Amino acid sequence: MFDYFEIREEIREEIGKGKEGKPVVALESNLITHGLPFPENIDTAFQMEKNIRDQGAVPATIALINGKIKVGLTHDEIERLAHSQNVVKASKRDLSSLVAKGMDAGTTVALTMWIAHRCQIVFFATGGIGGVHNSYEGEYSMDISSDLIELSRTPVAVICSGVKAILDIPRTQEYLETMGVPVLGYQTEELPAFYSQSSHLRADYLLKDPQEAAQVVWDHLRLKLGTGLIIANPVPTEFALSKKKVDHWIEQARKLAHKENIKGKQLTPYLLNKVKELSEGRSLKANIELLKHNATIAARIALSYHQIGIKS
Ligand code: PSU
Ligand code: MN
Repeated sequence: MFDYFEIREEIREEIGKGKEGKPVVALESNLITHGLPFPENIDTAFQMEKNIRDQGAVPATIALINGKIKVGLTHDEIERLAHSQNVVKASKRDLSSLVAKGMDAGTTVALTMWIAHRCQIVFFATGGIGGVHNSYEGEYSMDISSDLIELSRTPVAVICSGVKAILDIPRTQEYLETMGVPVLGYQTEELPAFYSQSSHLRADYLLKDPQEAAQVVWDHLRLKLGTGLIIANPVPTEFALSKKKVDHWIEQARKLAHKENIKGKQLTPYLLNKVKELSEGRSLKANIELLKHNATIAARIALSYHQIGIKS
């Protein structure tokens, strides 16, 4: 099994040390290949790693390189993914084919969670998870991100800013409830809406600080509930966009996607890019800042979790 994985030396050592080691925080690479434009993708990937290190944890950016599952990318590998035009977006169903063909790929939330769990990594920071796409003129596409399915069966804590705003947030929340995935607000009562601080929907519970967040994750895993957890941290106030404005840009982007018949795994990157254009870059700025902040908060929670482990 472990022939498929290449875990970077430093990460292997820290995981191997158990309680004595530093906590590891996973990061996805679909952000680098499909989520953000060049060169912001490189800068953000490096900055997220740096924020995790500044808190005293170790970042593990996850991707496929030449068909190997890499846990902990080098700077050169991050640059290689960021520069390449035709890297694949890989979710779990793509893994076997890409491994067999020896390809490079950016891993989505679903696949990154699964890889992190295989490597005993508990915390994972990203921007916004995938979810249920909106209907178009009352017609449902059945486009439901496999991120949701993975959250229902892989015990990893995903620190994000909620569900991406381009999605049907209420339906996504219903799905998560059905599948038994806790949706927790980090220092907020509400579920954040990615570029905006609130979706006007309530989170299940409020987590007041890293200690409380870590305790919930600890108990969730010890109870062997089997599902992942969403720890939703709102975009920092100074970069937050008004939900009304964002909804307007998204509506336009969705019309264009429909006209151009964009479907399947192309849809999310297409919508994010269109919203960036329509907002004249403001959505991109918010996206970058929430990613960096989520990396910091994930590392703080991972450190508190580690402290619980040491004391127990
Ligand atoms: N967070 C961001 N930008 C992104 C994503 C997350 O700030 O682009 C990516 C994640 O990799 C997530 C994917 O898994 O979007 C969802 O794609 P889909 O809707 O096709 O499942
Ligand atoms: Mn989809």
